[in-house]
Amino acid sequence: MSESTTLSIEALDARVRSILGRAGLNPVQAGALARVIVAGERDACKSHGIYRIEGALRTVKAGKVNPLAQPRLVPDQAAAIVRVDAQHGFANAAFELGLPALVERARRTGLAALVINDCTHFSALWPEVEAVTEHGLAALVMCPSYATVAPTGGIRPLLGTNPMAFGWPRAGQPPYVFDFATSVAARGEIELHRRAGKQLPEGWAIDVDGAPTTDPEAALAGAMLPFGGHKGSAISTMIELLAGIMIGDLTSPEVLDVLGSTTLAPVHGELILAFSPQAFAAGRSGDPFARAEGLFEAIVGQGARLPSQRRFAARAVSASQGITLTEAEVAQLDRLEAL
Ligand code: NDP
Ligand code: PYC
Repeated sequence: MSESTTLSIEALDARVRSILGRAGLNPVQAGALARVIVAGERDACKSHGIYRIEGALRTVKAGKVNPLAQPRLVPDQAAAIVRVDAQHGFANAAFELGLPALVERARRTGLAALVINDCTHFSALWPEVEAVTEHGLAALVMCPSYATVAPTGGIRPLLGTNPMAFGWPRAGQPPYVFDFATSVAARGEIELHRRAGKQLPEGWAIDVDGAPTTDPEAALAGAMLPFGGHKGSAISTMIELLAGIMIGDLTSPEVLDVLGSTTLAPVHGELILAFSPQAFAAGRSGDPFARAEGLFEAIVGQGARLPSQRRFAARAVSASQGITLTEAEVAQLDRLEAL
């Protein structure tokens, strides 16, 4: 049986931050990136945890991301828009810079958008959604990726795995949050299956000839499939339009042209929308937060679970017992520390 190691959240954060710092990231970039990578491990979201560090470092080495970037707020935007130029750094630092202005604007106007341009993005979106809900606002976040998903009816990669996440604040308990790729599964899941030597579930991918495959290698060479057939395909296309073309940034096929590879972290933009439920419900009957609780109770009352409950349960375990890493994961950290 293989050994495992348990680290406190703070200890893992220090190790990840140190690896990123030694790879040349400045403290703004390393700090923001370490926070989301460690949050992924803490919440048992392996597809966007420490396994992503190698890809981030490859992207730095390839000169496709600026490890010294200092994101900046772009002045003179339309009233509802906060725009951050990531200066070709990672999206996470740009988000942290833009968040206070987004919150202030959404509280004042009821609805505001944070646009991030020219960023490298490989993270889960729920950390950003949760950060907005902590201010009593609802959030909708989306971004393109790189062309790895065939549109329904097609056979060649064109759309990205294009994640979309939503959050609704709840008093005295974690927010309602969902966050998923618009492909059947995140590409990170396919890569984790490949590493573990496991076959994929049916319906995730097609090979280069367009035939269904459960072989992760063939899937990575071929194309992934959108979730929900034509419905996921259309939502993914919407994300290309809103969080690519509309914000003046790259679409997933353009990202692949620029990078020339899916082994590097994608470079594109991101769209974060924040809504004030009180402002939208003003003058109507009923408190929107109390009404939302009624809906959640009805869902749970049927025996269903709310999205993110698995994650919040994992978070509670990590907070009390630490984060458990496999022998292979610890070896990976050791190897990256020795670079
Ligand atoms: P999953 O399919 O693992 O999970 C999707 C969501 O559904 C989660 O919020 C999950 O909550 C919830 N969920 C799962 N099962 C149930 C259930 N039975 N009942 C209710 N809710 C449920 O996500 P994906 O593999 O599609 O995506 C994983 C991550 O990859 C996401 O965080 C996404 O942002 C990220 N990603 C990032 C990309 C990028 O370009 N930056 C590209 C693609 C994906 P819970 O976690 O509690 O199980
Ligand atoms: O898991 O699909 C994915 C992904 C792509 C970019 C970052 N994560």
